[in-house]
Amino acid sequence: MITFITGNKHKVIEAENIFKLFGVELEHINLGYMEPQGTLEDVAKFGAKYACQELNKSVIVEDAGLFIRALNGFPGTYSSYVQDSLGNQNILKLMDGVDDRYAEFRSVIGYCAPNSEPKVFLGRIKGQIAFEERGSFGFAYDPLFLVEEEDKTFGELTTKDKNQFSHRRNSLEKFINWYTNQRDE
Ligand code: ITT
Ligand code: NA
Repeated sequence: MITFITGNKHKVIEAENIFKLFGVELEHINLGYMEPQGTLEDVAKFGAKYACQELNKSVIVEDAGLFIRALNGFPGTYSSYVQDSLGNQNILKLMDGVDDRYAEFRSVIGYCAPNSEPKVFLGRIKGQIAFEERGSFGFAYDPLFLVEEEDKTFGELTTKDKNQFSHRRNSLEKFINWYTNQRDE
């Protein structure tokens, strides 16, 4: 059993579905932790260690973000704040007339077990910033994020479809593979 610490209910739904694919049990706790300034990895390590010490059990946390190349990686580690303050329409304005639409979502899972150092697992997915919001599935930047192979935004994909290849699927799959192997050793 793994405990996922997050305050984001959309992450919980996606993670529950991904864990089910691998037959690993997941519980969810909304603990809340301070996020230091730094990379996704710094935040994930800090959060995992903090929550593990608070609860005295093995936990995962996730720090994620959308990195837009033409905006030098913005909103990146500020994604949560920028989503709440600017929102998708203002991101589209920043991208007005910009030809380079390349963007990627990154997800870093931080794992920590009692009395050990945290480990991190990075997942990514490449895409494009759409010219308008499309679809109403998912959350936050999903309607903006175009997956070229599908010709659909994350907002047009069901959770099940998004979970086939999302940044969160990739980071969680890396974690689950590592976790189930080290348990068997
Ligand atoms: P927790 O820290 O409590 O887990 P959070 O929403 O604050 O929840 P992050 O700190 O990782 O999560 O912030 C990442 C932000 O990036 C998130 O709030 C969204 O705005 C955005 N984001 C991350 N993954 C996303 C996804 O799959 N689809 C759309 N937006 C996403
Ligand atoms: Na957060």
